[in-house]
Amino acid sequence: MLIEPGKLLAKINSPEDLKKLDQTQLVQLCDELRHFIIDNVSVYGGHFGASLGVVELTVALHYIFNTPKDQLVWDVGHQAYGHKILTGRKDVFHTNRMYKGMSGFPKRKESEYDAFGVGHSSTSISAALGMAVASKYKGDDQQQHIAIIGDGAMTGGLAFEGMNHAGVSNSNILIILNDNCMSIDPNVGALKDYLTDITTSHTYNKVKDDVWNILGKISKFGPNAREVISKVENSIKSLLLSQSNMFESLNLRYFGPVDGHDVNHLVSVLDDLKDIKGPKILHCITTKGKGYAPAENGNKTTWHAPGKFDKVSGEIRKKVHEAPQPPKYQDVFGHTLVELAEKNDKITGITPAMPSGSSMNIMMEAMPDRAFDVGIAEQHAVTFSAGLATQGLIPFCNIYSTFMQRAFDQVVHDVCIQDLPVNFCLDRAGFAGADGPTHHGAYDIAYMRCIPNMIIASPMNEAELRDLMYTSQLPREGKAFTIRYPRGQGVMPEWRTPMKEIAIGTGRKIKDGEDVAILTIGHIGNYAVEACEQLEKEGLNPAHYDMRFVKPLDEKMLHDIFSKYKKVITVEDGCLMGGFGSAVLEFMAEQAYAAQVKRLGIPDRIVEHGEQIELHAECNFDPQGIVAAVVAMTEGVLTNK
Ligand SMILES: Cc1ncc(C[n+]2csc(CCOP(=O)(O)OP(=O)(O)O)c2C)c(N)n1
Repeated sequence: MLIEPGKLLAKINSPEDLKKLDQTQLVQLCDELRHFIIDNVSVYGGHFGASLGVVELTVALHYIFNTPKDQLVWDVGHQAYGHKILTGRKDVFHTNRMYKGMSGFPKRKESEYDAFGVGHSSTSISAALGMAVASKYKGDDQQQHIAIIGDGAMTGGLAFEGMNHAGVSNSNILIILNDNCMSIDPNVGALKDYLTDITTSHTYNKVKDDVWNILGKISKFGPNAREVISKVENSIKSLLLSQSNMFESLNLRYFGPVDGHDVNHLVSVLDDLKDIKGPKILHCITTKGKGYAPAENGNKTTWHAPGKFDKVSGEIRKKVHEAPQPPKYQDVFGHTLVELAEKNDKITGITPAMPSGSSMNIMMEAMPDRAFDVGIAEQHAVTFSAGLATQGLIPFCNIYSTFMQRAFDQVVHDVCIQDLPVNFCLDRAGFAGADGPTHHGAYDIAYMRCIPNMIIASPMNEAELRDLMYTSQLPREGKAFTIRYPRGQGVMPEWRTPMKEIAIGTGRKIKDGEDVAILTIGHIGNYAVEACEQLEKEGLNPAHYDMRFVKPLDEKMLHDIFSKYKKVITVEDGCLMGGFGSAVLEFMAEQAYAAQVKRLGIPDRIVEHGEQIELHAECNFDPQGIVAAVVAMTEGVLTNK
């Protein structure tokens, strides 16, 4: 079903076309753009509330700035749908996030208008500053560099590192703070309170409004503008002594707050700011889900990425199943953590801004003083957990595998070198699906495996996840314990199994076999079960082992395997380089076994977005891929039998 754009939007295939509109038409264009997003996302799914919140800002930016020469750097990028639609991707917008379709995030390979690839948060200021410094170096003082960053993303340390540098760079960078008081969940921390404070302070805003009135005239003064502004600013600064502005303190000129939904006002403000050199920040107040009542007035977390919905009733479409379904791994984590914490008062929970995504919200509601959302701050989450562990608490620090990449040094320096028993639960490990390469949890086995004092395990089902979590909260020597599990559902509708200890570094044999042994780690082992069933019908009978631990490996089991089988296949939903299969190969080499080993997993290239199963198939470790690997390895076996 192709969705027709409104009549103004239909004519816009690039920002050039947008600039041909009269400013009086922009309100209508915003309306059409908003409806195009609503119509498409309701049918095809995707991120939602954030893009609706920046419709006016997006139109105003492309109307005023000379993109793609002027560079728009979107932070996180989940709010850039309007930008994509206005920059030549309207006709492929219905393929958003689909296999081989348009990416859900800005991507340099996809368009020259996507100045910087993104998906992880808080990168925009540093990237835009790099671009601004480069143009200065090249002698171009006309090019504009604009970072658009949300109040959630602003909680990330990297954003502060960028501002700290920007403030002394004398570069031509404009930071637009898109403040909607929301991260995915409600934003947290002292910065949020500060932003609310400067947004609502009457004295502050009166003075700022006066500046704006003056600025409206100043821009016509041309070259003298700078001098006049600094005079105005100095007088204002003294007025504001009692309430100094954090951004001004960092040497960024602060403008705003402005209504981010008044497109005409935004146009004139941006037009003025274009002529003001140096680092500056414009504080825009917006509403997530603006213009679509269920999202604007309903649960904003749900409408961050609601899936498909009925746009008339606002009802989110849920698949209806006859039989009870297995839960999502994240929910097993959330409920099990509370169950364990009820019995063990040392347990605490930590999430960097993903309470609903990780289901840490279950503990946050049940035990608010023992579970912490620390903002988009993975590095802090890890070191904060380390601090808790020094005092004998048992932190369960839950971070998506992909976001844990941010905190590698903290894991090494603050946890493992100091022998601290922190538990890491890595959600979304393996292919993340439609979010694509920025979000695939591809590397955690490899980057965790090389750190001493680290235990790494992965459950094949819900019961194993519970057992591993139970095991990880028992007293142990000072080692960190990583449990990785994928996005989505497990396999056990009846999942509230009694919990028991699993001896660290032990796997389990799923089935004996002949000729070939399949060694799997984690949930992907269920594909091997399916593959074995299929192979049995074809007269092949591989053995299957759920190894459960990547580190320490079950060496006893591996000795048995390599003594018995000369053909081994390893399967992992993770990168091949340095991953689980590599660990098995290292064992084989060190123990001087000789076997033919085929490793299945994520190859050494960037794998794009798509459904998880589509990506597993592309990389040949779906059930069919495992079948094919066994058949290829056992060629001749059937005819010889
Ligand atoms: C490093 C990192 N951690 C977590 C996330 C997950 N995440 C995606 S969007 C988002 C909230 C961003 O909030 P904000 O910047 O205010 O944008 P809004 O959605 O409110 O427009 C989070 C936490 C991420 N993308 N990157």
